[in-house]
Amino acid sequence: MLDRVLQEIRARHRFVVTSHARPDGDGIGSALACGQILRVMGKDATIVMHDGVPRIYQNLPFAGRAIQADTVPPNDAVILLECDGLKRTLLQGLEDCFLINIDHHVSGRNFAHINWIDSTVMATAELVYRLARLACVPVAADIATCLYTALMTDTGSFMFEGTNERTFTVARELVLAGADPARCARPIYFGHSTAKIRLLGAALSNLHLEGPLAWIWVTLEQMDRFGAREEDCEGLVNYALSIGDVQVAIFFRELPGQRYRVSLRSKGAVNVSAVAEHFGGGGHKCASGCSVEGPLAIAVSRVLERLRAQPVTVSTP
Ligand SMILES: [Mn+2]
Repeated sequence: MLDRVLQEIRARHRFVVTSHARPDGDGIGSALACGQILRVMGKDATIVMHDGVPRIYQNLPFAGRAIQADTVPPNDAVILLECDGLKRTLLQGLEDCFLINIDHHVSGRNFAHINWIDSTVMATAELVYRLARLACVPVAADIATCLYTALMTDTGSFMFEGTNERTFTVARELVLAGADPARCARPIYFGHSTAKIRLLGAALSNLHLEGPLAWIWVTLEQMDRFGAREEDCEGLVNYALSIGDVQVAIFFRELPGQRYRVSLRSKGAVNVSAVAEHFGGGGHKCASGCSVEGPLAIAVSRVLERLRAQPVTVSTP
């Protein structure tokens, strides 16, 4: 399939590269790297993100060239990274475009003209890296920095289930190519806003536990009080997951109109993507998301009900 992707890229000139709304490190890093790889190949590439580049990723190479828009500009093809459908991008005008889908989620779907889905890798960045290699595009330090950041964030700093020697082989090659691990980590792990840390305090004061399940939430009122933005909620769920006996952590963020955005994280024994898919969301086995109708007590009980019914896989070392 990689050959086919490259063949279709070679046959075209003007590209739009995008990822899902509220992009994470893999979505942003892979898109910025992919755009540059296309430019090195002599193509015209525009990165279009519905929500722009989140603050913590704004120092990545090429971030200044990403465009925030609601509609795709004219193009010969759109490359969608990390999306299981057109709706994830929140962009208009994709229906009439030639679409290339590159994804690594188990919930990946064949919605595009060309679909390259490989759920054996930890990040879409690994696929973009393979694309660069096959296209004989030299992976310079700036491309490596984007890809390393993507890989580092999608593996939870190389700690999530599924991280293996192949992940480190790619990481090693990216570091050899010029990615600086400490510099990549700094804005993401040591660059939090004060609002985010205050919001974390509020979320943790709402910590609830039931056996291996932990859940926390933040309200619109709290976000407002601390001047927190949507992206300040990123990663708060991991603090609940960090408790010793907890297998699954859930984060509920209040949305306007009595809905809740739900982030699910698992240490590996429970497949949380099945739960997110039940509510129309998606993701990986260990990290997924969806949104659920409120009020909060109802949203919590619906999600917990699905989780309690979820089979637990006990992995033996
Ligand atoms: Mn990813």
